[in-house]
Amino acid sequence: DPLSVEALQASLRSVPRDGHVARPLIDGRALNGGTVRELATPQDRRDKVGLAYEATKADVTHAVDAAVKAQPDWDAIGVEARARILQRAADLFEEDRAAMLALCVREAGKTIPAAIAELREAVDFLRYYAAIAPSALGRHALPGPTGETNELSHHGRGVFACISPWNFPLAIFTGQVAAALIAGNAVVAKPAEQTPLIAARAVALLHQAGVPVGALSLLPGDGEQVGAPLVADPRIAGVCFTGSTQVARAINRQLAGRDGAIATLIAETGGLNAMIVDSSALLEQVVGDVLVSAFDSAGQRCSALRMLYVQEDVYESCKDMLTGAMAELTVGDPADLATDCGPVIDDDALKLLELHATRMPTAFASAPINCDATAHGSFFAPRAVAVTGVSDLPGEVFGPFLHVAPYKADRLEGVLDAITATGYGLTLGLQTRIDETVDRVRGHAKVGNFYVNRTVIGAVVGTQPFGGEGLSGTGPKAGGPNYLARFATERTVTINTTAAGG
Ligand code: TXE
Repeated sequence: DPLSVEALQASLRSVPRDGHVARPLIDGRALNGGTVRELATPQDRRDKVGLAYEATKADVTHAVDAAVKAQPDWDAIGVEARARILQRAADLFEEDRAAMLALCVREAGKTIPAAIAELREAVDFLRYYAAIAPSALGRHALPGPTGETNELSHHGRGVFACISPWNFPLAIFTGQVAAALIAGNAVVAKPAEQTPLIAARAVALLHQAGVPVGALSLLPGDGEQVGAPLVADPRIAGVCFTGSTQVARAINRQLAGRDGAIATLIAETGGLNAMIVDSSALLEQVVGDVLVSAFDSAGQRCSALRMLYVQEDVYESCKDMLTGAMAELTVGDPADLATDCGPVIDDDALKLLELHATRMPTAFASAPINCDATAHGSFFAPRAVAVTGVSDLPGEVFGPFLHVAPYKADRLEGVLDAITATGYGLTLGLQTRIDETVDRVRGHAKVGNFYVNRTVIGAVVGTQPFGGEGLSGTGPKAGGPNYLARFATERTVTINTTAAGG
C-alpha cells in the first residue's frame, strides 16, 4: 500500500534532506529577494533544510502589480474552469506526497502521522472548495415581476493577501489560497517566515495545475518586512489571515487606516480551549482524548486543549490516570514513527513556554524527553499543572502545556462563564454520559466548535468546518459551506425585457 505509514516513511528517504529553496515568485519569475534566511529543522538546529530569499518592499509592489493585471482574466474563465484546476492541483499534491511530507517533518517538525493528516487536509480543502464552488459561487436567477429578469452572480473581489502561520504550513496555506483563487481573486501569498519551503512547493504545484502565474505570487519573509507592506497596499481588496489575535488586530487597524477600497478581513486566530469532564464520564477514554487534544503536534494547534476542568469527585483519580499516561508519551525526533510529540517550532516559542512554566505551579505530571533529542532542538517536555481555573492563564499558551482544575457539579454554569470571559471562543470539549448536561453546555457555550466525548481537535473539511468567535476570529468557518462567499463580491443584473430593442 503506497499510502501506508511504512511505505511513506521509506519514500521520504528519497527526498533530499537539504538544499530546498524558497524565493519571491512573481508573475512566474523567481527573484533574488533581499535578506537570506537559513532554515534548519526544529528538532536539530545543525540539520539544515534550505534557504529562503525573502521579498523586498519592491517585490511586494511588483507582486500586487502582477495580481492586478492577472485578476480580470482569471475571474472571467469562470468558476467551473477554476474548480477543474484545483482538482488537478489536488492530484498533483497527492502524487508529490513524499516531498510534501518530508518538508512538513523537516521544516515544521511534524510527526509523520501529523504530516500525513496535514497533507490530507490540504487535499481536502482543494477538492471540497472545487466541489462546492460552482453552486456556492454560481449565477442564480431571482424572482421578480413580469417584464424583467433578475440574476445574482459572484465575482472575485480583486487581489487577496493570504497570510498564514507555521503550525499548519501546508493545510492552512493551501486552504486560504484555494478559497481566494476559486472565488476569482488573484492571490499574493505570504507564508510564515519559519515555513516558506513547503509553501513554495505548494505554489509550484498550483501553477503546474493551471493557475496562471500572475494570479498567484509568493512572498517569503516576515510580518514586518513583507506582511505589513502587503496589507498596506491600497490595491489589496481582502486579507485572509491565520495567526495570533494580536497580529489580526494590527492588520485590521492597518486596513482601516489606509487608502483604497474598504477591504475584507477574514481572520482565524487563537483559542483558550477547555474540556469539562463530569463524574459520569469514562475516564479511560477521557485520558486518551486529553493526551491527543493537548499534546498532538506539540500542542501547537489553535484548537488544542489548554484547560481541563474535572468534577471534584473524580478529580484526583483523573489526575492520577493522566500522570501515568503522560509518563508513557514518547517525546523526541518527529521522523521516528514511535514519537507522539515532536519539538516546538523554534527557540522563541520554547522561551515563551519556559517563561510560562516559571509563572505556574510545579507540574504534577510530565512526559520525559528522549535525551538525545534535546541538545540541539527546540524541545519542551509536555506537562500538566494544577490551577484554580482558566482565569489563572495569562492568555493563549501555545505548546504542550495543560492546566487542570476541579469544579463542583453545581458550578457548571460558572465554569462556562469563566471560559466565555476569556474572550476566546474556539473549541470546547465535554465528557459526560448525561444527555441533559450536553444540552446545558450547548445552550451556554459561546464557541465555534463544540465536541462531546471525543478530542477537541479534528476540524475535518466539510464535516466539522472550523473557526471561532470573539478573540478567536471573524468567521465564517474554513472548510464549511459559507466560507467561499466571503471571498467574493455579489452582483445583480436586472434587465427590462419589455424595452424597445431590448
Ligand atoms: O504568529 P503571528 P507567530 C499564536 C500563538 C503563537 C503566537 C505567535 O499564540 O504563540 O500566535 O506566533 C505574519 N502584518 N498563533 O508569531 O505573528 C507572520 O509573518 C502582516 C496561533 O507565528 O500572528 C505570519 O505569516 N502579517 C495560530 C503570520 O502573520 C504579519 C497559529 C502569523 O504570525 C504581521 C500561529 C503584520 N504586522 C500562531 N506580523 C493559530 N490560530 O493556529 C506577523 N505577520
